[in-house]
Amino acid sequence: MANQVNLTMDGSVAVVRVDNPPVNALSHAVRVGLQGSFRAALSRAETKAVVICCTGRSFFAGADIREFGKPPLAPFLPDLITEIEAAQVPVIAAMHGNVLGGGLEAALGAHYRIAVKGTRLGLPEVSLGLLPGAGGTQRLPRLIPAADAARMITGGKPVSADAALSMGLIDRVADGTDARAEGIAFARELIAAGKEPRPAGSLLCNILEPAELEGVRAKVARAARGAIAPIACLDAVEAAMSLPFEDGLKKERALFQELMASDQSTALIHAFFAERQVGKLPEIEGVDPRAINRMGVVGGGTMGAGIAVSALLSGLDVTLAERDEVAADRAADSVGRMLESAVKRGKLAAPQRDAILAQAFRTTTRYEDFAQADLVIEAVFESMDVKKDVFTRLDEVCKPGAILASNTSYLDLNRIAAMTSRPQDVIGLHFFSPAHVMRLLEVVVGKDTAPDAVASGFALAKRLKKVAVRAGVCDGFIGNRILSHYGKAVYGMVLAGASPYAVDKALTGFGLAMGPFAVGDLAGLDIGWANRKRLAAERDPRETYPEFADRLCELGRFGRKTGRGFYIYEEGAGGPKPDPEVEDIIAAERTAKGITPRAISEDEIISRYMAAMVNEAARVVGDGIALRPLDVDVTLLNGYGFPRWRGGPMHYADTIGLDRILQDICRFHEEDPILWQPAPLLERLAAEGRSFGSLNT
Ligand code: HSC
Ligand code: NAD
Repeated sequence: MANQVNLTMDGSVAVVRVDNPPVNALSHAVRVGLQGSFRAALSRAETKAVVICCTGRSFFAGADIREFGKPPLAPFLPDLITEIEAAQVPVIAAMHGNVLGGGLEAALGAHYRIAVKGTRLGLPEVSLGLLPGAGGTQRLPRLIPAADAARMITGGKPVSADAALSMGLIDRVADGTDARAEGIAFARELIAAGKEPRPAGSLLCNILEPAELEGVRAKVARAARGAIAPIACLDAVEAAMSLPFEDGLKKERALFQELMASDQSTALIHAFFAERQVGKLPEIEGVDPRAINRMGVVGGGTMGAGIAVSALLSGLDVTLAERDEVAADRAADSVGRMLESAVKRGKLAAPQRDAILAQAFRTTTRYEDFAQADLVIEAVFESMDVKKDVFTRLDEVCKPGAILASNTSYLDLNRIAAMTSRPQDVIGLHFFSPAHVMRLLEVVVGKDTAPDAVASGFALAKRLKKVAVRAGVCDGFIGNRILSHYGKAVYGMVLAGASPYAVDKALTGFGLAMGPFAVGDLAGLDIGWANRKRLAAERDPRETYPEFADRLCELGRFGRKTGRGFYIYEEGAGGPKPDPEVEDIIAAERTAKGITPRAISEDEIISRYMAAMVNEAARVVGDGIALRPLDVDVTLLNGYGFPRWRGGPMHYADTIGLDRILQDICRFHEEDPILWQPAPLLERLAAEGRSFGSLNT
């Protein structure tokens, strides 16, 4: 700890260098060291400038998030930054890697800023339910245009060194790669030119005109969908524009403390750590993944084409097999279109796209072309017979050690693996649609899957910039199994009296990206229909089966792709429209079943939806399908549009109390004992007064 910060002299330039791997978080020890070294630097008579820089892969990536929620220890970061800003000699932040949060705020406290190429600078506090609380909201709009400052602070997205330069956030993008050396050279230039300290706090703040500010406010509120931090971030920027610097800092501090005490920030910090925890599995610790460079994809429909694009964008070589030439050409067109759209969105350069299509991607109708593939992923129709046929053929042609993966949404991976002579190499890699966009990848581990195949699934996810969650084998794995269950609760509510539109409205109000009926329409109602037919034989005859969804499918209403589902989709109609015909179909079913519809409030819709989700999630954890509650949270957050600021269903359940959820389930059980059976794990934890969170460690 003693050598986390060190001071060296390079002539008249004092160099304060921090070494706190992996990301140089500004922990208490670092703050103590930084303050000590900085004071020592200033106390030396020969010091004419101070350079602050870091070792390792990054400048400071922010305050130490692990310290949040504990009593803060002095020196506090805001005070330390104020002290840096008050230095009587120029202070230079020499940056590389990630300059984030409190790290960027420290750089704003310096008088000059230089960054090597590839540096990314940002204030991501908003994604933790916070705002930059160490002066960032007050100093940034004094240095760069207020609109840019508001966007960086409320959106949290980092910018490149070049963008930072053009905004005026930094003074120079260095040619070299050694931030320390570049910082010293810059300091020498400043000394030679007689440059003075240049505290950002003493500059006039850039402003937004009232109308502009209102426009930004409306946009931020729309995008926030229930999150409070983006709005508080804008309030802090507004304070910078309207108050003297010192008062602005006080306002920032007050808003920061409020957010820090909020459930939302606790939830978002839980999500941050959970996403880093999901990959930590005893099963793959110290296990080397297999090398994956050449990938095969079987089936080039919605998922296969998306998976191919995801892999191509990450530098993998992809061979895609389809049933015949026509289908192969169609798949190639889809891949080409998705790459073209990546070019349009600035994610890919046109020459790079051309190189990918010329060298890294090809279609085929021959499985023999998979002979050299390191991993082949199957994304053909969701039919056990088709999957079995595909895996039998893959087993014949693939090289030893190749990983054979299935993208099945529900089917039994062990039965698929049994079609091969190498079940140890068979794994589920369940992507979500659109596969090149959605971050979630469920890595489904069969009973014979080898640990290094599991490790390879996780390594592949990392390469594709996705978050991987380990799932065991059951119908629907983690996410779709839970979805099937809360889907039944949703249909049950509609049968009892709620309209699908009221359900969607209540749940988007709760923070979901889309309501379940709008999601069904998007995914295609035929998918759920096929699934219900597949499971018909096993269905408990006592289960209340809502038929209206089947009726819609029988009428050819599959959702968006047919222009009608639960909603009507018409060009130029300004979005999906409710359909009275759907309400009539539901009303007819209620009448046939002798159900008198009752009013169901938004609160009740949310309680039922969440109780069903949490109950099945508890069974999924209890059965060992998900290793920990946090794996469920990460799944629902990244694949199912669950509001991130609620931390995931398990974290949400902990927040409102497991006993309350259990009471709801017991109450609902009285009216429908088949759908509402309390999960044993939930009962046990509630009885012991414990939380799901207690199972995460
Ligand atoms: C902040 O700065 C608040 C300030 O505005 C105000 C404070 C004022 C307080 C006033 C009080 C009076 N802390 O992601 P990786 C760990 S809020 C602690 O896998 P990558 C991470 O958990 C902060 N730990 O690496 C992991 O640990 P593990 C704003 C942190 O290369 C390991 O480092 N900053 C940490 O894929 C590696 O992480 C942010 O929000 C932190 N700040 O990505 C940035 N950051 O190995 C958050 C990381 O044990 N960090 N760790 O699992 C990131 O976005 C990413 O980690 C990077 C690196 C992009 C930096
Ligand atoms: P799709 O119908 O869009 O595409 C399937 C493709 O497979 C078709 O192009 C078909 O020609 C091709 N195909 C069929 N048999 C083949 C064979 N023997 N050899 C080569 N190609 C063959 O289906 P999809 O939506 O892409 O789903 C594919 C798989 O992914 C299914 O298992 C599905 O459950 C799963 N999945 C789908 C989604 C989704 O949202 N669509 C999400 C996750 C997983």
